[in-house]
Amino acid sequence: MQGGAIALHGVCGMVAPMPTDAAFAAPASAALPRKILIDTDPGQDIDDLLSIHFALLRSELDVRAITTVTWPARDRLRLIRRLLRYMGREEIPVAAGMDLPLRHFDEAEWEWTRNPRNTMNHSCFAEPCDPRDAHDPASPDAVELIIRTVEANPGEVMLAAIAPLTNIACALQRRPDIAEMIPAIALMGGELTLPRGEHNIAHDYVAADIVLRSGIPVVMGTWDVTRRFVIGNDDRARMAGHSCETVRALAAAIAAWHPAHSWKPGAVMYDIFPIIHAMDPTGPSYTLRQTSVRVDTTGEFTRGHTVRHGTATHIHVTTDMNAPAVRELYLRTVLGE
Ligand SMILES: [Ca+2]
Repeated sequence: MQGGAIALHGVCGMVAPMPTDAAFAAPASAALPRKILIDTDPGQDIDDLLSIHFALLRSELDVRAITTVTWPARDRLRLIRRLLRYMGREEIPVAAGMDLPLRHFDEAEWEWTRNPRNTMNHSCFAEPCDPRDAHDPASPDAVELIIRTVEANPGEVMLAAIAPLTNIACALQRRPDIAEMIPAIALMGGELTLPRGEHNIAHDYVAADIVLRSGIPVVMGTWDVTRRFVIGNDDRARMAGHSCETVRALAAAIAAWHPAHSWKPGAVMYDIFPIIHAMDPTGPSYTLRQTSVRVDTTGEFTRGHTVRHGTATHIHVTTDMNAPAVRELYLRTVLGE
């Protein structure tokens, strides 16, 4: 696999901003590319790799670091390293982080987590194993990498969180002063219209509570909105026949993942929300509304749910999305169509 060569081929390389596309044009005043750090949990659901691949193709974004969270964070990191090698982007710092949530984690959950069908169902993406994809014991852990990245670029790095918020909460606990250096956190998580706990919040509601109460501007892509863009079987077939090796490998990963999530119509692209929001925070792809949100950390039946509560003004949530426009942008970026 020669990732460096791939970046030279057509749509496998960086995609320039498209100023003629009013739906996604960045505001004229924005400093581009926008610096982001992506915190992710690939291996469980497929939209992490697909969304990060998309982010790395967009010239509006400068991905400064990628961190993994939730056991097995080091195995999850292998998927990221392999993606970066496919794309010739090994210069991006990466690190594995917190394996366990800040809340109590019981034995039944451990049993579920230890099943690779649940947590590493598309590990084939990083197979056969290569030592270049392994965790580097000399590298900082993810929490430290988050702190260093923010400190090196005060006020400039938006955090794109597409996983439980354990790493970010731990960074804020270890170094509370970095909160004022983080311009915003765009996260996939939470749900306010349907009575359900969304995974990224519910899996570590203690961490989510820390993040939402940090005072850092937060933009939440909620479950019922972000699920409206799906990469179906026809799209996957087009990816499988693409000229770019990375795109073909991602299609194979989707095929490996889907049996473990067979109730879904395809790759549900929840995680692309924070990426597109970082590309253009004022763009029309997602409709946002300022909402004071808290996480229920004590309820017997609703622990881990997000609820409207209080008078906080630093949180916005999605209320709608232009799914056809997001779909078009994704396919144009990834397939060149
Ligand atoms: Ca995720």
